[in-house]
Amino acid sequence: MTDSTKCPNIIVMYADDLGFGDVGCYGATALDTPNIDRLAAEGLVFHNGYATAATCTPSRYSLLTGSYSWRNERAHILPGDAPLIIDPDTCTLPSMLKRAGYATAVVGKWHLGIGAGDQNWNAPLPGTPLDIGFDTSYIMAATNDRVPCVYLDGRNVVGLDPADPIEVEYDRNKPFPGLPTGKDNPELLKMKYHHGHDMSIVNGVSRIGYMKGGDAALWVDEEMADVFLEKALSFVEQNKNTPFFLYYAFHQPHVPRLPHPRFVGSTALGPRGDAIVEMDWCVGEMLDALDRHGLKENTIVVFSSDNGPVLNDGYCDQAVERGGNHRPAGPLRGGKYSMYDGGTRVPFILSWPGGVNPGASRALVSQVDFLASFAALTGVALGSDAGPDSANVLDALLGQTDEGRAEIVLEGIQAKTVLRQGNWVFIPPHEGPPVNTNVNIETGNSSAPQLYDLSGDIGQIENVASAHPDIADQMANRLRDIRSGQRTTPRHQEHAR
Ligand code: NG6
Ligand code: CA
Repeated sequence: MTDSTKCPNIIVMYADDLGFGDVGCYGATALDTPNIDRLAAEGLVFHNGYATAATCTPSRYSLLTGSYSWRNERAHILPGDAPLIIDPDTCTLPSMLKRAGYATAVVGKWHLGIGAGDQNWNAPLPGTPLDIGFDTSYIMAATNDRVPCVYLDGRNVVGLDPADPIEVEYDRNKPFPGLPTGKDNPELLKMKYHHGHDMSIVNGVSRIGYMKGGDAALWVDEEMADVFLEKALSFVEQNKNTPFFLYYAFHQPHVPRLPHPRFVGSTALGPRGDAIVEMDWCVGEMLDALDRHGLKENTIVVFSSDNGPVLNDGYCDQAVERGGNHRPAGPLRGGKYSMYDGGTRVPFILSWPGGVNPGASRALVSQVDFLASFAALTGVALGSDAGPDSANVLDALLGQTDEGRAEIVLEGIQAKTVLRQGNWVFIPPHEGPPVNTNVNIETGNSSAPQLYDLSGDIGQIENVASAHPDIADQMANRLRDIRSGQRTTPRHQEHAR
C-alpha cells in the first residue's frame, strides 16, 4: 500500500431505521434510490452486514466503540436528556483515527447522551461528541421525535436567545403548565401521533418529552436534511487537503417523517418512502461533492443503517396504509426492535474506487468491526482494552475475501441477544410477547429455543432446534460464555499493520 491509500478519507453515512429491502440495490422496486445504487455499483454490497442491535443507541454505541452494547447497561434507547454513555477515556473510532492524523466530524443524529445528566442547555455543554474524539460536531442530541428540538454546534445550542432559556422535562407527569401538548391539543397537530409522542408540540408535531423556551432555536423538520447536508459538505470542503473522517448520521426515515416539500409525493409510499428518497438525494450530493473536489479515488464511503425498518413507529403517516407490496426488510423476518434478522441485518455498502473490489459479498461483517478494521488500515495499534468485540475484517470489507467473522452476537431490545455462527442463528428462550403490537413486528420472544439455518431459510421460517439439538446446545453454551466473558476478539492487535 502506498501512503495515500493507507490514509484514505472515511465517510460513514448512517441511515436511521432503513431496512434491508428499502433500497434499489437490495431489491426495492417501490421507490428509486439512484444515488445509493450508484454507490453500490461502484462498491461492494454486503448481504450479511449487521448493525449490532435492533435499535439506535446500542448500534451507534458499538459502531463508535467497537464494543457490544449489552456490555454497557446504559446503552438502551435514551431519552433526550440522558447523559453521555461513552466514557471519554474510551478508544473510539474518531479518537483512533485522530491518532492517525485524521480530522474528525459528526453531523446529524447523535442519541448517545450529552453531559453528565441534569444538563443546562443554556450554557456550554460538557460531555459532547467533542469529548470522545470528534473535532467538529453538529448534531441533534437524541432523535427527531424527542425534545429538545434544537441543533447543537459543538457545545452550544444553535440560535438560542439567552432571554428565552430552554427547559427540558422527561417525567411524563410534569408537563409545563400552560404549554400545549399533543395529548391535550390535538387540534394543533399537523401529523397525529398513534402511540407515545403525545407530549410537547414543536413545529406542529408532538414529541417524546416536554420542552419550554428556546423558540428561536427550534428546528424545522422539513429543513433538517438540508441543514445537516450543508454542514457535512462544508466539513469535507474545509478538510479536503487532510485525511478526514466524517460520521454523517441521517435522521431519515425515522419518525416523524417530514421531508422537504420538494420530495413530498416522490413515491407512492407516503412520507416514509419520500424521506428515503430525500436521504438518497443527500447521498448523491455528497458523492457529487467528492467528485468535484477530486476526492473520490481516495475516499472510503460506507453506507449502512442503525437498525431494521418499522412502518408505524408512533405517528399516523400512512406508512402501513400506503406500503403496498413494498417489503422494507426484504426477505428477512421481523424489523426494528426484533431479534430476527430484520432487526439487525441492514444495507451495508462500502465503496472505494481503486481500493475495493466491487461486487457483492457474502462475508459476515458488523459495524462493530469498523474500529479494528480501520485501525489496521491506517496503521494504528489498538490498546488491549480497546474495542473488545471489534474484529479486523479489513480484507472482507475491501472485497479481498468472502470470509469475515465466524460468529456475531446480535441484540434485539433490552440486551436480549442472539448468536449467529456461519449460517446458523440461535435465539435462546426469552420472556415477553411474541409481537410488539404497537408497531406490529415480531420480537423473537419464545419460551422455546429457536434455531434457523439461513442457508436455505433466509426468512427464519422453520425452527430446526429439535432436529439439531447438538447445534442448539453448542450455540446456547457459546452465547452464555460470550455474555459472561470479557472480550470476543483478542486478535485485532495481531492484524494491525
Ligand atoms: C421508541 C419510540 C419510537 C422511537 C424509538 C427509538 C414510542 C412509543 N416509541 O420508544 O418512536 O423513537 O423509541 O428509535 O415512544 S431509535 O431508532 O432511535 O432507536
Ligand atoms: Ca434507528
